[in-house]
Amino acid sequence: MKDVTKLILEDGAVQDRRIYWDQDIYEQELEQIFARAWLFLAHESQLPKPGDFLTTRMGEDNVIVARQPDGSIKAFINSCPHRGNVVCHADSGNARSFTCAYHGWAFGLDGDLVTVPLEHDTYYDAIERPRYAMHPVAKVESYKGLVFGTFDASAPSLRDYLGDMAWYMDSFLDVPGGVELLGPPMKSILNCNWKVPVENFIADGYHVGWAHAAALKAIESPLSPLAGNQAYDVNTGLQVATRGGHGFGVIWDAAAAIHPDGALYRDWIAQREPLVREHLGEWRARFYNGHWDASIFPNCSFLYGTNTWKLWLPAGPHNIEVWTWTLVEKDMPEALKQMMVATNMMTFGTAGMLETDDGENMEQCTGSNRGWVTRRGKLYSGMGQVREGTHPELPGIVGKGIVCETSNRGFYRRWAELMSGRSWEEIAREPHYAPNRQVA
Ligand code: UNU
Ligand code: FES
Ligand code: FE
Repeated sequence: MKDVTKLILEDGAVQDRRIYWDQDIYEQELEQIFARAWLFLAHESQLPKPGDFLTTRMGEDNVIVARQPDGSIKAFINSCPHRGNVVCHADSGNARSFTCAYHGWAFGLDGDLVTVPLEHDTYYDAIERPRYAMHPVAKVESYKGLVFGTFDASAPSLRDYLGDMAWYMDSFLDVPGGVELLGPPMKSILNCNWKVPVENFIADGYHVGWAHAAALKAIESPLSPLAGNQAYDVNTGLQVATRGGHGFGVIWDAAAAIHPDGALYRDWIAQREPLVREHLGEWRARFYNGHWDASIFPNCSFLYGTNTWKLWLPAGPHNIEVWTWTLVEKDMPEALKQMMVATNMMTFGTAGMLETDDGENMEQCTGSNRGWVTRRGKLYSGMGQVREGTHPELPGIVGKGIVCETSNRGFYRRWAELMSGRSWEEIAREPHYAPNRQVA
């Protein structure tokens, strides 16, 4: 295993470029991160009934996620234990069983092997069926409707894994009726390393006025003045790195700000905000009406407000698949939900204006490291490091203003911890990054 301590320096502010390019580092990520961490699978609303299933990926492993007759959700690897064929080719559906197209082995909704053609005459009834169940995902748990899975039975509970990020996300998850993800997801491919979009969403308020200048002008909305950094109030909001590598940045009073005609959404927020304040307090009410850019470690990102929800599925060190849903509150009126979907498609859908701005930069940021000498250089995300600290009322490490790289550094500190191969317990016992400074 590679010693990764030299790849991430200065408390996460300096990254070795090889982490975006080298195949051996990527393989170590599949082993130490994607085979251990909790990975986003679905929202429960996608699997309302017993037999409902969808297929997705955990790292590069194909999995089936299925609602069981008892209402629980299970997941298992979508590869036949006989000769390895992919068993389920559908994106989603409802099934009583999954039958392999090659020799006809059939598996129950829980992945158990239930039918073996010609079993008596060919295996002489000597096949031990329990040994040939589809490989289970070790743990599947939900947090307020968001379903995650991990291949590591020794991983902490999902609630512990999300840690303080759950406290922040409650601002919009813990509303009456809850949330749902509208799909099916838009799917596209990008020739970039999976960490590049994760860091863009977790921390990059810096690029918004610059890289998206033309798009923000074209989309006439309250965000238009940001174009070209003409009127970008970099001190609005804050940025948070939570323990565990999750984080976000927020622009205050801006949840609806990217929508060209946001009146319907602003009315909705105005009507719901008092409920959030009563239920969760003043801070979370502010977060509820903020626009967030965020990532959940390792590869799930979202922009609350816009309202896009993303999965960056790794496909080798230089490639990803992008899956994009629209996050809405279940109780929103249908017209508002449709507006959310339309804005998401226009901004961060496959052909979305901001998605294409970002995609170009993400591919170039990755591809430049093809250069053997280039690859031996470093990258720098030290913005705001001298100002971040603890906060009297907010958990995690807080950076000042939306244009800041506090959460980017938190992501890379976590990346280095897991990549070291130490156990969850060892990592938890170690002293954490803790700047001796308070931020108001
Ligand atoms: O591109 C983004 N991450 C972004 C766009 C963030 C906030 C508003 C608009
Ligand atoms: Fe930031 Fe070039 S200015 S990548
Ligand atoms: Fe962007």
